[in-house]
Amino acid sequence: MKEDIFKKRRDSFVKKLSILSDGKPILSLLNSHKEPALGRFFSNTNFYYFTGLDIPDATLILDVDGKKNSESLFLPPPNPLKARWYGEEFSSGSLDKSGKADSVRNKTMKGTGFKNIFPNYDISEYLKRVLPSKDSILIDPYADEDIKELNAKILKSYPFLKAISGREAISSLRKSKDDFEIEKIKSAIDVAIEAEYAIMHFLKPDMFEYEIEAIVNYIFLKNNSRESFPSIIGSGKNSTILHYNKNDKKIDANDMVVCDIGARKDYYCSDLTRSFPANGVFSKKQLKLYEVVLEASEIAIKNVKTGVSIFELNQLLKEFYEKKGLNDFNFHGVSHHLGLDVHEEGSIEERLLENSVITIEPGLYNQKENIGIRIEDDVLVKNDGAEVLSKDLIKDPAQIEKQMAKRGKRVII
Ligand SMILES: [Mn+2]
Repeated sequence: MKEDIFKKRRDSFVKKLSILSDGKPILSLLNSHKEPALGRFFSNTNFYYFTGLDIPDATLILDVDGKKNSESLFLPPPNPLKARWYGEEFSSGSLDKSGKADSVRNKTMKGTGFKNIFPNYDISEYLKRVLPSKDSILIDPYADEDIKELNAKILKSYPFLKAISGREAISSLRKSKDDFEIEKIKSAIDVAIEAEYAIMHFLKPDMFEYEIEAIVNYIFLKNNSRESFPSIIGSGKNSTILHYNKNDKKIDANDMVVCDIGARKDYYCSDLTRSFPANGVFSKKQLKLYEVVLEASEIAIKNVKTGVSIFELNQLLKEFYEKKGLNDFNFHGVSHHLGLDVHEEGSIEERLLENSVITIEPGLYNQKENIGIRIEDDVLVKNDGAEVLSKDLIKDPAQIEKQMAKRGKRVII
């Protein structure tokens, strides 16, 4: 059952919390974030990781006291008016006259896998009851302003409490993906792959970069996904600007077009880049640079395995580019972690854990010639190497030219 996966993650987190607090009582409070006034709600990914819930104003409290640990979920009480505007979602329900959970709470218990459900207005009473016996509280690095204020208030009222950052503890769990997450990430990757193929099908000189972005967004939405970051469609000069996303230039026939895109599906992200010649055929200069980046991509992927650090991969490519006399065109690191966030927490020095998902994205940027090339894949780190999750997306230049030669007429899709 899906709820069991989240329960298992919470249990691992409780173990981490015990270690973090030296076995002394600690309280962790993670909130899903407030509902935006207008716009789409998006859950705090730390909260989501441990609950799988995207409910605004929901709070998970883990009370780890060394003997009896408990987990409680605080939710907004039922709100029929809000349900009319935004639809039904899980709410706290209440207790009936005999002190038993009413039908709303029962439904929430069943759907969320939590036994202890309370209404949000009970949080302060709850905290008053449990905080005096605690030694420390965990601070969620992703907490929004309201929760930051609450944490500050708690620390002021209970000055004996230690504030422990949750950054390391949570990210160390999030970095190593379970099977459920790997499948989710694969789905998000498949959507981005479909979009890259759509680009190869429609890209033509004289189109505007935003037209390519529109195609990407169409493919994302039609797959019930949205972009995990603003798509980078950089042609010509813009192909050498790393985080260019204005996407408003007309694409010239001789441009390289860097297409760095990512889908978010069911909260999980993909992040893929391919670089295409606008007219479907690489020029000599473009091809020369492309082949170096392609070789860099292969070298990096070959060297990925548990225990290696991203720093080491960067060094390896630096040496490779230096040998080619091209390190001046090397502007950025080769990798970052991927998951619920498109850039997950993690330092480049630390050793990769088994089942981490990282990007491999070498790039070279010749600003004089306006040729930028980046090739980005998403890979799963295993003990004996890397599994390329985006292997179905071609990157060989001959294959790309062959694919682009089959380009369709420019039609509205
Ligand atoms: Mn990336």
